[in-house]
Amino acid sequence: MKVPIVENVLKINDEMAAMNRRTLQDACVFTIDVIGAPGCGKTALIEATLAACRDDPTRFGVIVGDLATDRDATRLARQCQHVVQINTGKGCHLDANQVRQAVAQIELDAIDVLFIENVGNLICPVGFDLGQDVKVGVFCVAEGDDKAAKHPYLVQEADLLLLNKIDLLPHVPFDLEKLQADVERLNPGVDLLQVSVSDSGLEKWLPWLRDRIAAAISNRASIAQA
Ligand SMILES: Nc1nc2c(ncn2[C@@H]2O[C@H](COP(=O)(O)OP(=O)(O)OP(=O)(O)O)[C@@H](O)[C@H]2O)c(=O)[nH]1
Ligand SMILES: [Mg+2]
Ligand SMILES: [Zn+2]
Repeated sequence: MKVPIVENVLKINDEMAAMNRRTLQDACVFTIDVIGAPGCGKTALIEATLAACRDDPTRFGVIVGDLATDRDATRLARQCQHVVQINTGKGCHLDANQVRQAVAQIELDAIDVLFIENVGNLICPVGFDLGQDVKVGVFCVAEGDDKAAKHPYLVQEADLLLLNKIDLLPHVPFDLEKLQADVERLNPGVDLLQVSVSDSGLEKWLPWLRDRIAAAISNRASIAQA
């Protein structure tokens, strides 16, 4: 009886995710789960965001999931004091229990926004709630223009989609309109922002992020006052 076992795993994960969500919301921390294939630019996005927001009042923390190394955490620790690495071993996604343990190592009073860089994988990270406020899905031009159609669940679950490495468009065959049409069919109205993380091309992403952070902070402040 395999199906009940799988259901049970997800049920336990959902319960743990709900606890994470409460902990993070009580601490007024806005949490973003960043999901994308290996090498699409998740760490580069977070690094560039931290650098771009250096003079903002917002204080950031990062949890990084990786099978075997602490290389991403080391990169991010150059920009941010609150970085925790989760090594998943053979695990191909983060789960809520791992995030709970990582959150326990972060001084939540010292941050306003928590990025969670999920393990590079377009499939099962989508199904495991971590207690985040939003999911940001990252595709990149180098992966090919069929990835939205082939990974519909990420498109449907994402609050925002980024298409990274837009600087490579002149160099690789990639039908931008085809990807945009697939995204619109799967999740009508979701934003698909074109970015070029390693080329200072964050002008579409940063306003979205700053707006969402401001909304979350003012929303939580009014709940706290009520
Ligand atoms: N041309 C180009 N390269 C990029 C861009 N963003 C990231 N890269 C490069 O893509 C490679 C992978 O970037 P990472 O940020 O390590 O990717 P990741 O998604 O964190 O990868 P994993 O953690 O292994 O899943 C690096 O060599 C980056 O320099 C971009 O906008 N344009
Ligand atoms: Mg990475
Ligand atoms: Zn997995």
